[in-house]
Amino acid sequence: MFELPPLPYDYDALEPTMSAETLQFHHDKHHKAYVEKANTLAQKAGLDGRALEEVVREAKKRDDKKLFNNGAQAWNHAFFWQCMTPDAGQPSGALAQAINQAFGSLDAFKDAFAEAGVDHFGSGWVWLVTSGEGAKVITTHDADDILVREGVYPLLVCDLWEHAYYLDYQNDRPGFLKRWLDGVANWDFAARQLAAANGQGDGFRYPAPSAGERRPGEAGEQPRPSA
Ligand code: MN3
Repeated sequence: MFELPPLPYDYDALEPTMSAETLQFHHDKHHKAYVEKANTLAQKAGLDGRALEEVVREAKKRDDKKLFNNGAQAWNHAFFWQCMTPDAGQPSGALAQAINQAFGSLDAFKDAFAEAGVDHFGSGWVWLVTSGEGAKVITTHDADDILVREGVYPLLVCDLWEHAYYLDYQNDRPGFLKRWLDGVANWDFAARQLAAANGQGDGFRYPAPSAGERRPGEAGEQPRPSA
């Protein structure tokens, strides 16, 4: 069984960029529902006890859309919480270098990220990723995620579903993205993801499921990413 991972900060920690009310609904209602449905569907599919990353990839392979959508949304949201912090600084080191190489400057990256998010029609996600071609911005529709993209490794994501910003910004997605990038984007997390993509340290993994065959001490163990 997958657990709903707790937020890595208090509900009001991201104010005024993101209100406590938004985080409460988003985490306690939306994310929780995806995790619960993923659990039910993974069990039906005979995949309970497997890591969420494996479940999502297997669901894609089997064309099990319900399991894929709910599993991917469970994963994307857990990743998204890590992509925000009340202590947002500035990118530095290898991350700053990768951003400058790909976009020219941090401001140019922010413009590209916000523009891709604004141009994305309907629900989905806007990502900063790294691949063989360096850093780039991509968007994915609905629940679709990076786990099923070969050779692409996620550094940062922002949720473009209206439930992510409607309470705070109504229909102002451009305003939300600008405030998000300037106010709460977690560059330290993105830097750790970039290091993991380059074989240094651990990248993000969804907390391992608690299943009958696992001993309690193993529940939190995270295998190293292969990227
Ligand atoms: Mn969401």
